[in-house]
Amino acid sequence: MSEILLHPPKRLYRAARFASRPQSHSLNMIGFGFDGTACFRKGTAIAPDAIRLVASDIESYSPYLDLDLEEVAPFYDLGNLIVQQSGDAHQDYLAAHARIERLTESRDFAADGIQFLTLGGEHSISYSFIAKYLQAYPDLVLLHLDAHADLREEYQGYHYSHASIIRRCLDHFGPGHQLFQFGIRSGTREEYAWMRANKTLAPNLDAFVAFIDGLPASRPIYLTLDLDYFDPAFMPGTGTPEPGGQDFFSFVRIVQALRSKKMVAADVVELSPPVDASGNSDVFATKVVRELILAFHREEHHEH
Ligand SMILES: [Mn+2]
Repeated sequence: MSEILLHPPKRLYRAARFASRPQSHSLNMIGFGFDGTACFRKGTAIAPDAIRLVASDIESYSPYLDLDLEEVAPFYDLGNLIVQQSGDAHQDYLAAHARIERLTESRDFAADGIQFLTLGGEHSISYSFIAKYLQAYPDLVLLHLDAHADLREEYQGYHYSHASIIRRCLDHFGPGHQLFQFGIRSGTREEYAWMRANKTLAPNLDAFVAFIDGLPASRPIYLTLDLDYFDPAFMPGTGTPEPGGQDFFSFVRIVQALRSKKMVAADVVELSPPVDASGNSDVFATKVVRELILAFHREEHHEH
């Protein structure tokens, strides 16, 4: 392959090793800084590098999981997917999606145990990997943490808008797939009617954690985390902040539940560093990413 798909990281994520191709039986971090369809406040394109920068300066140890990034299995930082900003968001999106396809072509995510942690970028970037993992795992559970339902058919003319990302993923759902959501507090009447009819929205944190606890240890899980899930009092650096959100400890409970489960992939999207000039949101997001990396490290004694 001669085409260049990725920019190597200028600064490796803390404790990660560099790899230019996805590594089997490993966690692969990739930056996907696309923010072409963001409508309100842009800036997510630089989030992957902002997170790498902060990661060097925060503790690598999580007291919540009693794990250290330096001690878990090797994971890889592939750098950032090349993303154009031509002004035509739809074309730029399709071009980036095609690069993901070429980066992963002829790879069997399930058989090769290829785990991805994607750093956005706006939420539309999740589609490329979620679609691939739905294809690889016919029994995939998609966990969706977000302030917004993201179930619109399209938004402002964009089929692949960040406001319709979950709807696009549902196009790929088979009978064995399942969607479960928490944190949603904004959407249209139609989106809420759909979530009620399909019972996809957890009414509270306890119900969401109980759902994870009840999953078989062999059931593959993809977690898509839009950082506006958190209250803007804690995490103001997102494009579409929404009051009434969750706190960091809710996320700690979720990763503690996920640790004994089979995480196959995740993404963290919508950090917009320029929106929060204090830099606190970058730090908050990086702590969230640390917990998520550690959650991939499975507690083997919980296997059965
Ligand atoms: Mn959102």
